[in-house]
Amino acid sequence: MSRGRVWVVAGAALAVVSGLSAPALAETGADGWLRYAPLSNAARAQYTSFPATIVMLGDSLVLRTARDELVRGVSGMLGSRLTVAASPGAGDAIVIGAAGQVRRAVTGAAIPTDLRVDGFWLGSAVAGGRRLIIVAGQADRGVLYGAFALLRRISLGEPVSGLDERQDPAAPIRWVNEWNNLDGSIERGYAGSSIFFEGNNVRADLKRVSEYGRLLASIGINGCDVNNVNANTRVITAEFVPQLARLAEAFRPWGVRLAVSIDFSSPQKVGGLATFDPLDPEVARFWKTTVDRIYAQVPDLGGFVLKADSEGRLGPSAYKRTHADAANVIARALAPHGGVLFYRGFVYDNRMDWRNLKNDRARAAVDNFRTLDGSFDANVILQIKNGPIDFQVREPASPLFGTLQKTNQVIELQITQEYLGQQRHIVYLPPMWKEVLDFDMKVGRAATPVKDLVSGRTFDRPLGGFVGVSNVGLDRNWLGHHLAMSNLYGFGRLAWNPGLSSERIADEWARMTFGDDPRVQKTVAGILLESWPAYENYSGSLGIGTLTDIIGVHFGPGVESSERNGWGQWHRADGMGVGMDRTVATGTGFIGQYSPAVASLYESLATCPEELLLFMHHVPYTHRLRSGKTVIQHIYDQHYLGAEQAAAFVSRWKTLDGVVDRERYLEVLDRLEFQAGHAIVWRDAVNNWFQRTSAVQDEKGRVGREPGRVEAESLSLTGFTAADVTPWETASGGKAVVCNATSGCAATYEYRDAPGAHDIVVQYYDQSDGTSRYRLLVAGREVDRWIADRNLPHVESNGHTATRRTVRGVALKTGETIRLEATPDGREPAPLDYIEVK
Ligand code: GCW
Repeated sequence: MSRGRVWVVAGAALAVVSGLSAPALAETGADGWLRYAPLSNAARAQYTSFPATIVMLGDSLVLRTARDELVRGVSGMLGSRLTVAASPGAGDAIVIGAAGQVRRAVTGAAIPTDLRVDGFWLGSAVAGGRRLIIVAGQADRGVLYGAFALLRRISLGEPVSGLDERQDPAAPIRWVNEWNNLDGSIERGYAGSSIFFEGNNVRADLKRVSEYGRLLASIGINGCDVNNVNANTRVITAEFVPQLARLAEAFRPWGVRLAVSIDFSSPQKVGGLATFDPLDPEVARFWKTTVDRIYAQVPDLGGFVLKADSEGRLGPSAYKRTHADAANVIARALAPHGGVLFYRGFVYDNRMDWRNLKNDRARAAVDNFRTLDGSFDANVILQIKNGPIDFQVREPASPLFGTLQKTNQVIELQITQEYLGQQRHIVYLPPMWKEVLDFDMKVGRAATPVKDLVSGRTFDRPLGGFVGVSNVGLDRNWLGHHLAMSNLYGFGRLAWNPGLSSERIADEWARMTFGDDPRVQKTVAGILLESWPAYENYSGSLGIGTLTDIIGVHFGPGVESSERNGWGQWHRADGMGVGMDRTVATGTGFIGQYSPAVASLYESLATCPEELLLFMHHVPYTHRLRSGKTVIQHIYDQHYLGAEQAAAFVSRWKTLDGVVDRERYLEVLDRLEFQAGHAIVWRDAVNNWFQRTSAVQDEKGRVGREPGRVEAESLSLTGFTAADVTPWETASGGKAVVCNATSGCAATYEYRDAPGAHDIVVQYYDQSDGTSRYRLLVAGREVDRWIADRNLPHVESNGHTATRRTVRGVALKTGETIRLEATPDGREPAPLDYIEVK
């Protein structure tokens, strides 16, 4: 409690900040979790004595952001306008400022003296009878994070009186990467074009960049690498640097530092040199000049990200140099400016001989970097993907985390759902990330979980932390699916504090995003928490990999696509068994890259966790799991279960009709309906493929025999002709029918089962190269019509475009005709796979 001399500056005039509260607009998702919607009366009751004044000690861009955000948030949630003052006057006040400054102004407040960089303290004090809420940061950015933390408390209905809460981030690096191309496209982005670039330049209007900065700052993210790691050399050229400066400026008020991805061959490609050999002095000079020039215009640039010797990117191997040579030459140019170089650990050969059973892409990272530990400069950070392959639905922690002890490292997590449904499916990722972060690599005397290794705590490395590949786009809701924003939020929250539970994060996010009605929280958080298990069930379970089209768009099923090619994501399924043998005893030896204690866990079939069984071992289909089920029966059962879970998401979401706003309710419903349909596509494709390959029948007799399903090929067809679908498992019966008559085609059959109200399912393909029209009629009456204009990622009929339309509760009589009429458009021949009456 403070008494005595309180204010350095006294008696200054009060200034009212106006125009900051937003009018109630339609909910677009643009504000993400920062809506600051008015609290319910019940929730608001506990803030009746909330201060009416805000005092900012000191002045800077970031401090002003913090102050304005508090004004905005309080006005939105509590409906009261904070008065900005230089001193508190007679009433209660919120006081914000850097710790040193607040300490001088408010005596007696228990502000910690050892806050870490970006840390803050939310506290309270009583001074001259006035109650103060204090937001003290280690420095200005900490104040901003503290302001957001205070606002979060209010949006969660948590008390703000008597505060004494200290928070320090787990690690200094909490960055996002955006794989944006300068032409405005985004590699693995699923929500429209780039907010940063267009037409080979930085966009003229950077409003969305500053809005993004706000979202990032609210969860403690302090850096953003804006361009694709498959980098365009133009980004560091003299003519482009002023444009970078504009991006940095848009982020600066939010404490987000700009970074860019670079191309290793730049000295040759844009520097006019004959070489890009990292040991060549001319090359070193090129990097120095280039870096100095950028810092002259962007003095707070965070640094560079480099993808080299991977997936066709040039790297040090061109000159037989090491990754350390490559990293250090650039890091040395950055060091005098305080910049860092992220060197990506994602280095592997995508032309491996698949016939050699000892070859294994999972080994690549450790094989490439093990011997280089200790040879990287102090401002180099190895950026390591969570798993040894590539963001699959389930992977073990990368053994590289436990291998390097003298090299700074960060974990790279993928927020954009490249292999996980591309935001057309909801897959809430914190539970998956936490499995890796909490995994004990057993490389020290005490526990060494990945979260401690990457935050630099273990082995005492100064730089470390978390990088999330986010790939937000111009779509108003940033990631395409409103619910997917829980992943951006969750990434930031975990990067700040990996000890937070997935449940806590889901609850926070749901409440902030959709409001404080308890039904919202229960339903939304419930769906989120079950979504990763559901997706794993209907895509690839037991650690087999996602089973998507590995050499293509990574969306729909494509079981065999990962086999017999150099990309190395093999699962080795054949007539007898399935799984990659990565044991030391008989396999690729990958397991031997872990510490002995972890290796022995994975090496033995008896102790290997079953969710990773097929990642580590090759077993016969008849291998019995601990449940007593065979592997093959488990595969069938999980796929049915997963599809049921996805279907239940729809009915659960429907309980929120009228509880959440109409716009977001309908948009989420649409995605969940699509997901439920696509989960059936997944289920059937994977199960049919395994039943045919293994020749072991589903003991419950479901696979390949869906009640009520009639193949399009067996309907009575007018104009439609049968066509093979590739891969075969992505069409029921391996075939569809297509219509090449511009006047349209029809498929009919007579309903033979019992009369009653039934759901009619039409399974068709919605290719990206046309918008065919469909009409469904029963006994001549139209019961539905639609246009196939969903934005799905392929021009052919396959697992990426297979789509389901369900018409619910249609009254059907025995003997009535069900008729589907279709008109092709563009290059899309109105494809139809089957009709099902349920
Ligand atoms: O996941 C794979 C993606 C590539 C990506 C690469 C990488 C940016 O399919 O699109 O390239 O990883 O992380 O470098």
